[in-house]
Amino acid sequence: MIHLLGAGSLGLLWAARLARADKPCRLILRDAAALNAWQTRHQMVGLTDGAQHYELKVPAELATAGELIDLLIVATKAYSAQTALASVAPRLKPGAQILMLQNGLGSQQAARQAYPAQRVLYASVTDGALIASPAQVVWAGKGVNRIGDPAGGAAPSWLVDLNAAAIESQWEPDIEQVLWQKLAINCAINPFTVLYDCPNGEVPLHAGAQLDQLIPELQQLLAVYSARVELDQLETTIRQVINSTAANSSSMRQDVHNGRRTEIDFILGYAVRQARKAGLQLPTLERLHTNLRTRLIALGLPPD
Ligand code: KPL
Repeated sequence: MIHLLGAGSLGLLWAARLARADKPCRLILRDAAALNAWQTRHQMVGLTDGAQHYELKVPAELATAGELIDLLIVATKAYSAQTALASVAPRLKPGAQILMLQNGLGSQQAARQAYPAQRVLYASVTDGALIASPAQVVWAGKGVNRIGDPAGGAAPSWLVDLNAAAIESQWEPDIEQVLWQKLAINCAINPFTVLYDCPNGEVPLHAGAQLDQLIPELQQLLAVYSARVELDQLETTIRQVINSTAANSSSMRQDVHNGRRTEIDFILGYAVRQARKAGLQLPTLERLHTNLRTRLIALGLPPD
């Protein structure tokens, strides 16, 4: 049995695909009101996958339900992950596996520290999903899940179940490196999309020299925490992501448009803190972080 924590777009996308493939899973909802609403909808979730639509039954429960948990998939926003995990902590079996799907970095390491008796795995997720109406999820962009254990070890057997449920998953021997690279890409795109309120493809146009100055700073950061990458290689990767997602609104811009808290603290905030810790001077990154915080405050959103 797979337990899924978080019923946002990603949580519902995972739950619906597991249910469609007849893989036993249960959704853990945050409070009695959410559970009531779920039951009123007869525990059904709608999945739009291309031209096809599915209505699927996904049982739900509260964090305080009795059954012990073997495998927990945490699909909350990064800033909610610790509180959500703590709510189910008494139900985690020793040796249980926890898979963290969060954006950015920081929430995954916090989970590893807090749950030493469990195996905490990290995932880099590139699927795109959106909630069209309550309990209706649209699989907007097909991506890949790269999953790994920062402590090493073999791939878990349930990877096969994920793939059988069209949750395309690959085992990643160096998941931290993958997540650091993704963090660098997010630092180079997401803040500009909020500051200039633009789709990803317009970032180079608006950011101009700031982007050119930022990329070598991100390269320095990666050299300390991940792996040495050549500057032109990093530049090419970032520009490829910008081009291949040109029409998209970044996750941060979507959050801002929806009046939701952003994951700034797990993207730019984490990068800035780690840079300072390593004694790196990265003025463009620092300025971008400050400017973004100022903009979020002006928009009435939390600056972290
Ligand atoms: O991951 C992304 C995000 O929006 O957070 C990018 C790569 C910027 C694609 O939109």
